[in-house]
Amino acid sequence: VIHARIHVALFPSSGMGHLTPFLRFAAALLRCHCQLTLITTDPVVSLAESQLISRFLSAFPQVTEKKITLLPLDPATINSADPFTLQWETIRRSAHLLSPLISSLSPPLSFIVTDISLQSSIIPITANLRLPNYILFISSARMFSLLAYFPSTKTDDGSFQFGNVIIIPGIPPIPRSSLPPVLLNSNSPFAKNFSEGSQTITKVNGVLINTFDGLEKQALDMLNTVKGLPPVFPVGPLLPCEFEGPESLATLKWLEDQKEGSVLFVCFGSRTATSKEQIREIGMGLLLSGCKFLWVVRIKIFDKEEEEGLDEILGYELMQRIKSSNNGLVVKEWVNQCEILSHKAVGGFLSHCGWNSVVEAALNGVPMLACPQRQFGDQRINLEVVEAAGWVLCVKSSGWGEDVLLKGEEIGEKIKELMASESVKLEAARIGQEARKAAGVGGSCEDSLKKLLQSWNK
Ligand code: BUP
Repeated sequence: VIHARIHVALFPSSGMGHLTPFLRFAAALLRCHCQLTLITTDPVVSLAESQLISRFLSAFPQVTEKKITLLPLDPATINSADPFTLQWETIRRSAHLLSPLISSLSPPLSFIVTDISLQSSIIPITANLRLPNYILFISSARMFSLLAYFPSTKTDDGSFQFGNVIIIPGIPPIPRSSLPPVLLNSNSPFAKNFSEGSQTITKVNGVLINTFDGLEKQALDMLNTVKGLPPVFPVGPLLPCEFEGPESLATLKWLEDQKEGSVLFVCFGSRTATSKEQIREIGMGLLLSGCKFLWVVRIKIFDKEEEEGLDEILGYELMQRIKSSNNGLVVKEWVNQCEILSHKAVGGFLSHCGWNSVVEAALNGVPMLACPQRQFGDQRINLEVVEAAGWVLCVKSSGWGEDVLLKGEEIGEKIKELMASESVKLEAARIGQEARKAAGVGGSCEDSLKKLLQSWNK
């Protein structure tokens, strides 16, 4: 169906976990022949982001880029050292620049799609311009359910009240221990932003979530029956695109030489900084497992700062043991994760459970071994989704990120268990089939997009 009269603006937030699904969604809109404006910021936080934006714009020269120059933020006015939290706040404080930008676009916009983390500043602007406004939610429907339910937990004094479990009718309860501690402190920037974001939900025209029935039917059914919530469109799994490259030639070459399903891929996302001590335990675990592995190591969340070599990060001795075991390839550069997950040699994925990683593993039917960190928003809640679907094992003592060191012995045992588990493999293959059905011709992804665009194709 041709939707050439529909002009959509996309305004992603910062972080690869946010930008990537927005650009995949942009590609889906372009396949429907929509006109597209991509709103970007100057500066962006990471090199990976600026490179991805450039590759997207070269692949789709028909897309108009509009840049807003961010006003400088005095870090002393916000209680966070996290570069992404600071960037979100900077964008929110510069959001008024959007108003003249949107008004100047020709043809006029049909609607705008933005990130939940920016909504509290964008809602007043779109309301004033009478511009329909949608959220592309970059985490799970389960996490969105928590967000939608959140305003009802607020007490008169502004704090949030939770029991040991949060009961949201229609989905399995969320244990308090799955929430990041920063959310329990109502004065933290994270909690403030989460709370503000949750209050914007009822004011938007719709919510697009990178998920599908095969993964989250219960949560999706629940969300679409709760009165007062905007319609929820499952647009996932959003498909990886060619512009995402660059191909990781050295890693692919290494994978080509490995047996089918024999390699564990290890990657903890773009925002998860890991201590050297923990990295060395993971290294020991990988060696103890005796399995083949491809490991992306990062110790900083900020890719511009990654200067240390692997010998320094892992320690010379561990690096030598890995080399002489002939079992593993360790890299610290950005790799094309989707390309790796789709390689036939990959039989398992040790992951932090960032939502994009979960959906990418689902799409490729890859069994997961989870190491979620509680301090980062959604990782434990995402793990609960994968656990319910039965294609994951978890490093159980996972108090990672809370000063608990995960021991190499435990990691090694779990890796062995995962790589040998026929039942997890079967469930992963089943999820893979469902994911491809949802993303294929006539699937739920296409259906959601059709429903979304039909109302604008007048
Ligand atoms: Br690292 C890395 N290559 O080397 P998540 C990540 N990715 O393609 P996160 C690569 O970045 P948030 C690499 O495929 C996924 O699309 C990966 O997103 C890709 O976790 C994305 O999994 C990472 O959601 O983001 O980065 O921690 O916490 O914001 O969800």
